[in-house]
Amino acid sequence: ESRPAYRPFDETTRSFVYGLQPRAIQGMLDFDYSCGRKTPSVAAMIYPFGGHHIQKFYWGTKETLLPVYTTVDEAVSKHADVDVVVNFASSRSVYSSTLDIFKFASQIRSVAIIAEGVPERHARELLWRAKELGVLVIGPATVGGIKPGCFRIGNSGGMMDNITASKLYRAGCVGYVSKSGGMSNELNNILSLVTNGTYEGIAIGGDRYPGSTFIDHLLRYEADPQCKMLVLLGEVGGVEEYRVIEAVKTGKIRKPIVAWAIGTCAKMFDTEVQFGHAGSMADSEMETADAKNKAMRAAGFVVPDTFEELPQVLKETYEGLVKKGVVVPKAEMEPPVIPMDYKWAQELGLIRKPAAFISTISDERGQELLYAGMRISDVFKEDIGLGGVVSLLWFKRRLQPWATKFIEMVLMLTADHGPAVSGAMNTIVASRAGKDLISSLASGLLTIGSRFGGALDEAASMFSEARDTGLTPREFVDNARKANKLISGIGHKIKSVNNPDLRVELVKEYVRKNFPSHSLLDYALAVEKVTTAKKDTLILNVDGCIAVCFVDLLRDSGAFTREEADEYIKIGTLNGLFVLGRSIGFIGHHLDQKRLRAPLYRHPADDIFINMADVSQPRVLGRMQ
Ligand code: Q5B
Repeated sequence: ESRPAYRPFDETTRSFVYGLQPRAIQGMLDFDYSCGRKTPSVAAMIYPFGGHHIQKFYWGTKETLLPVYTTVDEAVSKHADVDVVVNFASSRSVYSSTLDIFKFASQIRSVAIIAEGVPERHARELLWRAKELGVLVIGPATVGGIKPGCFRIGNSGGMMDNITASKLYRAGCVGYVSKSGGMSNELNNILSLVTNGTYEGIAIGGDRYPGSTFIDHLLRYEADPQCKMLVLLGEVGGVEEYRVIEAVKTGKIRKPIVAWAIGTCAKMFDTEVQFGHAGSMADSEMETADAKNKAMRAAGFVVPDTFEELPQVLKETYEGLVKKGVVVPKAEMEPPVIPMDYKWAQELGLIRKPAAFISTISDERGQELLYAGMRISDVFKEDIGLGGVVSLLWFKRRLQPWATKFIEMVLMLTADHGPAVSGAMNTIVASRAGKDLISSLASGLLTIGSRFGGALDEAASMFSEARDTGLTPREFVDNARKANKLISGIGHKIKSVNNPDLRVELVKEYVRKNFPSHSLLDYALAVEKVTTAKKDTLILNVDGCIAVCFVDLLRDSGAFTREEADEYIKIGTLNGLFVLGRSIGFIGHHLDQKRLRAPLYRHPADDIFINMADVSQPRVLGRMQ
């Protein structure tokens, strides 16, 4: 059932929102809920990009889904109950989208245009078309308007606490029209204090060619029996107020009308003043606010002497209506409890909740990214290098340059060790099987373990424990043998005493030169003497050497307590050095294979000894005949 033309919005009004405006829509739905509406006032969104999908909103404390259509046509065909569109399209696309909406004028009877900066030629054409079709257009350049207890256009009325404070969750008896959304909020507030509140308020927008003007809305309010009192908040510029004066003079408007034209201060300036709105400049004497106020007063409007006196005259006019019995004030209803948005409540300090995660190393929430409290710009200003970044993010502190340089050295010399090592092989095989960079890298990384590249943590704990418990290197080796345990950090597939690993030599040289102490390295080298005496491949390998040197760093740099040093070994920090370094090489191998267009690898069968001799013969079960 359609509403009378004078009442485009009521408590059953359903709308489309054109454009992706989740915040505005949530605001409309919260308003609806506060009014006690049965259904949300927004039926769907229309957004030409991104495809047909669904978005989730709150409906009170519960959640509801709204569809997003890509065309007005589809939206209209799916929602026959919708007759309003709130068009949030930008100034560039608002013309074409509004024309599109007008194609469905038999169903869509009102359109609010929010965009600012709509070219005047476009605005005039839209206005003319709307008139022809009998479609009510509010805007452009406006928040729209509000019908308390019924319908809210977009962000009209402000935040929910404002809506509640101005009692916009239920209807009053005063219909107003203004240009500005901000002044509308002010009026809502004043009306809630000195009358029984707003019946409907429309901000027509500040452009020179608004889609509907003061008179259009005031005539609607005049015709609407539920609206008892009118308010016109005009302003300097244009002649629209004179059309209202004419209507009052000719008796088309008979309800009491309180009015004020803003901009009376313009006379204080020597030059012509352009106020915030495009149309708010007087081109002639009659367009000044003073002239308008004078003419409205003369025509029988209730016009205060100053804006400050507006609440007083509104109060008097309203009380006059109550006295005459035109308005019968209703008992005030309890303000609705509107569920507050979690984020907002948190910002106001009204709620708290235990965090599910704790993080103490970095923070991207502020203006600048922080690594352990250090601004990213300072990371570069102070040139702390990759070693410095690792020290911040792994150890939450800045280490001395000799230590950060050591970290960098480790990353550089573990970066690669040729294609034949287990991890690189796996990377290459995965890459040749068509896997992407991350998969191939992961395949290589997952190969790092206690035998290959992942022996650092175990080496650190084995060597330091042996030394700390006072074992001589020989006792340590013997104990390990007795326990049938390989010493982590000892032994290499190809490196030996006669074919020394130069990476290890570089580490030893650096540490001896730069570390304040290297007692665990010395102990490990004494162990190496024992093991290589047995077999020349049982050298202190690259994992073992880095590990013991890192223990020396952790224990003797002065940057860590003994407990911290032990904890870093216990929680498995040191393998991270190899993982981080070798990732560089694995990525290199993957890229190399891709560059080479290397085909799928299949291992030659003659390289695999297949022997099923020990597989027992399958037995035929069952009863012999
Ligand atoms: N024996 C590394 O084995 C390797 C002994 C030992 C006491 C030991 C082996 C081992 C501990 C883990 C470790 C890191 C598997 C190595 C790395 C990065 C890399 C890799 C690259 C890169 C080598 C022969 C004889 C046997 C064993 C005895 C061996 N290790 N005794 N403690 N640790 N080490 N991993 O050559 O009497 O003959 O039965 O597990 O530190 O991964 O370049 O390739 O940058 O990518 O196969 O450098 O040492 O020797 O296992 O045949 O042993 O020595 O008990 O004695 P091999 P095996 P016996 S660095």
